[in-house]
This record gives sequence, C-alpha cells and structure tokens, in this order.
Amino acid sequence: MTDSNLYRLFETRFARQPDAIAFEGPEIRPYTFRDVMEGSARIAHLLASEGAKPGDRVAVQVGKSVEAVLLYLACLRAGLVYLPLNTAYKSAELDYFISDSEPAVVVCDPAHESEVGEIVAKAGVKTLLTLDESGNGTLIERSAGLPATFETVAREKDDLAAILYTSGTTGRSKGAMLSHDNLASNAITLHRHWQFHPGDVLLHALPIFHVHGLFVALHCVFLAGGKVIFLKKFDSADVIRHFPASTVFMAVPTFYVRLLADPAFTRDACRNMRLFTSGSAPLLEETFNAFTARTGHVILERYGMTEAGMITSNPYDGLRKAGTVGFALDNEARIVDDAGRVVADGEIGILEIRGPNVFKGYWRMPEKTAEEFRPDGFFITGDMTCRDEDGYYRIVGRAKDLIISGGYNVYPKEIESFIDEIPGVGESAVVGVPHPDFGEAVVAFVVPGTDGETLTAAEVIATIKDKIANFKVPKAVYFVPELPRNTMGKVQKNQLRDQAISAAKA
Ligand code: MCA
Ligand code: AMP
Repeated sequence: MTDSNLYRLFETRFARQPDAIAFEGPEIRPYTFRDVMEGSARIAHLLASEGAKPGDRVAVQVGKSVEAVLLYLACLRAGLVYLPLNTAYKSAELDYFISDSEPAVVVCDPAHESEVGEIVAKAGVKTLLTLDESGNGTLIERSAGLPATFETVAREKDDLAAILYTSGTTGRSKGAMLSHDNLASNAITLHRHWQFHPGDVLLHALPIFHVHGLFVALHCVFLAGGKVIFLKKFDSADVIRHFPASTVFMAVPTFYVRLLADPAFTRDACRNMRLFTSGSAPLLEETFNAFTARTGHVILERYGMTEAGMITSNPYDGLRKAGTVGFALDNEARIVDDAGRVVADGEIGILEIRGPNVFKGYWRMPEKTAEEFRPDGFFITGDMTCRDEDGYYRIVGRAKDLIISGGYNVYPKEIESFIDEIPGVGESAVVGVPHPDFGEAVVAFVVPGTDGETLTAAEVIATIKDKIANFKVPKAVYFVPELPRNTMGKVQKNQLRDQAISAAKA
C-alpha cells in the first residue's frame, strides 16, 4: 500500500529545516518545525495511549493556539479523524455533534469542562481532555513526557482525515467527510496555483475550525515550509502592524471592509505583501476597487465549500476580475439548468463539480449524500453561477436557503426552529439582509401565537442567544400579523427581505 497520509507531505518539508521558525506571533513564543514535529508526536502518543484507533474521531472545541494545530497534525499522524467545532457553539449544538459523530476523544476548553463533561458522559465518550487558548490543559500536561517521535500511521487515499459539520437546509447538520487525498490534492493545487515558496510569511487571522483558516491557509504554508504569523483573532490594528513582516494574507470580505475603514491601512503597510486572497463569501466590487486604489494590490478572489475545499480561483498571473471567482482549479466544473442540461456561457445555472477534492459524503447520511450527487459523480454545489465570455465563473446567488454572515454560514431553517419553540411564537421566517460589515445579517420575522401578545424582540433574541452560537442570533426581530405566502403556501422570503431593508432604513 502506498502511504497517502497527508502528514507525510508536510513532514518531508518540515524535516528539511527543523530549526526554522514555523509559527510566531505577538501572543505566542516562536515554534520551530522541530517543535511542530515533536509536539505533534507527543500528542499522537497520548491519543493512541487513550485507546483511540485509526478511523476514530477526535472532536475538538478549543480556542486558537499553536497547540490546537499540533493536535490536528497529531490526529493525522495517528490516523484519527479530526473534527473541529466552532468555539461559538452552545451546549445543544455540541450535544448533537458529539452524539452524532461518536468520537473516541473530545478536547475542550478547561472553562467548559464540566458542561462538556456531561455531554461526553451521556454520549459514552471515553476520554475528555482540555486545552486553553494559551496552549495549557491536560492535553499538553499529559503528553509532555511522551516520546518526541511517532511512526505516522499509513493511510489510504480515501481514508478519512477530517469531518467538518455544515448546517443543512433542512434537518440537522451534516458531517462532510474529507479524506487524506481530498485535503492533499487541494493543498498541492493551491500551493502551486498561488505560487507559495519557502520565503513566504503568512499572516494568519482566521479561526482554525473551518476549511479556510485550517486547511487552505495552513496547508499552503506547510507545503512551502514558510512561516506563519499567528494572530489569535482578526483585529484591524494588529493585522496592519504585522503586514510589513508578511507576504500573504487570506481573508473573508469582512476583514477587507474593516481594514479599509482604518486610515492606518496604507500602501506602505503592504510594501512586502505579494498576495491577498478573499473567499468564504462574496467580495463586493466596491471593496475590490477600494482595495486596489488604497494599496495598489489586486485581491485574488477564490470560491470554495467545506465539501470540496477550493473549487475556483482567479489567476495568480493574469487578470483578477472583480465580481468573479476565476477559473476552475483541478476539478471539473459545469453549470446546469433545472433539467440537468449544461447551460451556455452567460446563462445562469447551478454549479456542479467533480474531482479529487470533492468529499466522500456526509457522515452516516447515505440518502443525503445521494441527493447531492448526480449519477455521474458530479456534486451539486447549490450555488447559482454563470460563466462569462472569458471563462471566469461568477457566483450570482444561492439555490440553497443560506445566509453567509462575516464568512460564517447560517441556515434559516435552523434558526426558525429555535424561534418557533419560544412560548408565544406562532411561526417565524428568517432571512439575510445586506450588512455593511458582515456582508449579510440574519433577521427574523415573527408571527405571535395566541399567547404571544406581550412577546418582545429583546425576549426572542435573549432566549435563542442561550441556545445557539452568537453569530446565528438575529440582529433584528420584526413582528408581523402573518407571513407573505405564494399560492403554493411557500413563504415569500424576497418580500420579507425588502420589508427588512425598508424597516432598517426607516
Ligand atoms: C461575530 N459576530 C457575528 C459574526 N462574528 N455576527 C454575525 N456574523 C459573524 N460572522 C457577533 C458576535 O456574536 C458578537 O455578538 C459580536 O458580533 C462581536 O463578536 P466578536 O467575536 O468580537 O466578533 P469579531 O471578532 O469582530 O468577529 C467577526 C469576524 C469573525 C472577525 C468577521 O466572524 C470571523 O473571523 N469570521 C471568519 C469566518 C470564517 O473563517 N469563515 C470561513 C468558513 P454579540 O455582541 O451579540 O455577542 S470556510 C468556508 O466558508 C469555505 C470553505 C470557504 O470558501 O472558505
Ligand atoms: P461553507 O459550507 O461554510 O464551506 O460555505 C460554502 C459556501 O460559501 C459556498 O457554497 C458559497 O455559497 C459561499 N462562498 C464561498 N466562497 C465564495 C465566494 N468567493 N463568493 C461567493 N460565495 C462564496
């Protein structure tokens, strides 16, 4: 068997320069590649000694630290399936992810140990370890004395490396199963396409529980053997301070909107930068143009999905066109109409893709998986797309009822179900409206029930804030006597969107 373990690719690069700095930052000590190899080996030993076997899941809800990255690499090395969870998730959300994925090990922040402990005990998970944002906790304490080398477990191409939950338009979240080859093929493609090299310094301000910050950003720099300036979170002033020592920055559009609002963000601050990328949500042409005017740099917009990593990208050399996401990367792409026929250039349809980056299906959901693939193996992205006369793809909308707020996905259905449970609510509808900072913001319309005359917007917000991640909580709640419906009984969300936009202006 040829070994397709993704870590092997990184290790080859790390071992060439063990004493070079891999991670540094204002709030962390420098870590060399030797530290990365040894730290991940120790954690891999700990996980194996806890009885976690190749194929077992390791669910992780921790703040951003280099140790969290080492934990990810340790999972790869031990053949375990890494399952990162947004730190904003509340107990009810966590409960579902843990009971659905049945992990062998859960790692959480020590501050949440008792509430996660209850969930873990209920789900029959054997091991709970802790890790805080400073890199302390039982994960590190217990691995400290373990050997600094570890024989990386051989993996086949299709063996799972990670599961990332994505919300669903209906029902519960789905765990997208990503194999070692899914991740490796996309990493190699991006490393080449974006011309990463050993001298690169990636300024990292994204969270590391999603594809963007974890795989796209880190894999490119790992393959290059470059350095990461690791910031705990995005803050304009911090980012601007670190640009002069950096060469690459990866961002969601909100980061660029916030940078442009800061007068300290100048052409001079970007003097050593070679690449700014944008993705996870649409970049407004206005932001794209303002960025070029301010810095002289042209943002490279790319498009992707949890299920497939990066799918299209504007060119590194060549015209980066505003409002487009460029050309297909190393996957096939076609745009089809409702009847499944490929549309002509300039026409809008749904983008479908096939290639080595496309995931292996949804965890324990064979029917859902089957629904989202065509018989010839193409995956239906649900993104309404059109290809222009020069072959550039343009994402023009979404067939799926999805809101993207500051780069995070919110499915209205999930929020509606939480709102509908509140006493006094008859029914609800959730829509996304344009927002200057987050791109889109979540707002809710509520029809009071018979016992809901005194219900207030503040009560609705406070009640669901306890139950779901904060970024999903509606920024506004409007009460209406009834929801607009078409003759089929379907709620007219466009009408509600217009209503919310007018209400916000009033
Ligand atoms: C924070 N808040 C938000 C969001 N983030 N509300 C709506 N949308 C958001 N994205 C709320 C908090 O709940 C809080 O509300 C208030 O804003 C301030 O919170 P704070 O944590 O201080 O916010 P922040 O630090 O300013 O965060 C904004 C952010 C962050 C930096 C833009 O959301 C972020 O890092 N986004 C990146 C997401 C990302 O990496 N996506 C990649 C997905 P309250 O005051 O009420 O408590 S991967 C993907 O999509 C695919 C594969 C791809 O193509 O990349
Ligand atoms: P996620 O499931 O969190 O990975 O989000 C994937 C979705 O984000 C895609 O299906 C698109 O709808 C959206 N997306 C990602 N990148 C872009 C982009 N550059 N422009 C428009 N939408 C994007």
